[in-house]
Amino acid sequence: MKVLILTDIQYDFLPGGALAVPEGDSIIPKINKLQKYFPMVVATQDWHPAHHLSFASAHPGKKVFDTTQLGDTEQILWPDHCVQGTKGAELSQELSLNRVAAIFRKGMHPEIDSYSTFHDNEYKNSTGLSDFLKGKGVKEVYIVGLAGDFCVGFSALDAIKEGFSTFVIEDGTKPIDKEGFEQMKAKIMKQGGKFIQSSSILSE
Ligand code: VGL
Ligand code: ZN
Repeated sequence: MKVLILTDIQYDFLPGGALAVPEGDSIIPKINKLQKYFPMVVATQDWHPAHHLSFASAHPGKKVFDTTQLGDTEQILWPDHCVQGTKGAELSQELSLNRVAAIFRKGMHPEIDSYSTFHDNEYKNSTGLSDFLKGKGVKEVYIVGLAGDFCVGFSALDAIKEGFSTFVIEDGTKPIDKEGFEQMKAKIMKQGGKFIQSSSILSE
């Protein structure tokens, strides 16, 4: 059993959004086409309370993309994004949700960030996604969405740790930073994750 995970396809990560991923919108038509090749599809949503500690605005004197220590993690400070209940936090209306069985939210703890859709960055809380997938008999996880060098990448690393065969559909994701994505890709492949193109699935 395989699952397709649609990661954080939210207005704030799309062109015009608070933390826009370059060309982030270009992957949506492909992701919509991919869905019917999977018996299960789930989506994720970055879902921060206002004044979240991952926001630069919560740290007087700090600028966006500065870093600070949060717990054991060196935290990148982001623009305010994906605040609960705002338009920027909504999943794109271009994204087909008809086959999405469940939406897993993350980043809700006011003081801990969460890139992975499985665990927060401090490994204190899980989203329940791993148990959900295991309960459904999922063995293979395919990941698409935003951003390739953060939520997609960290989710792939956690999926591997959780014992899933893990695939990132490379043309189904876009990074914030291309170089950061190459480093993330190397890390994922070293742990046994695979990178594939959507064409290999669409031609099945
Ligand atoms: C993300 C930075 C901050 C992501 C979320 O979804 O990749 N990146 N919060
Ligand atoms: Zn976030």
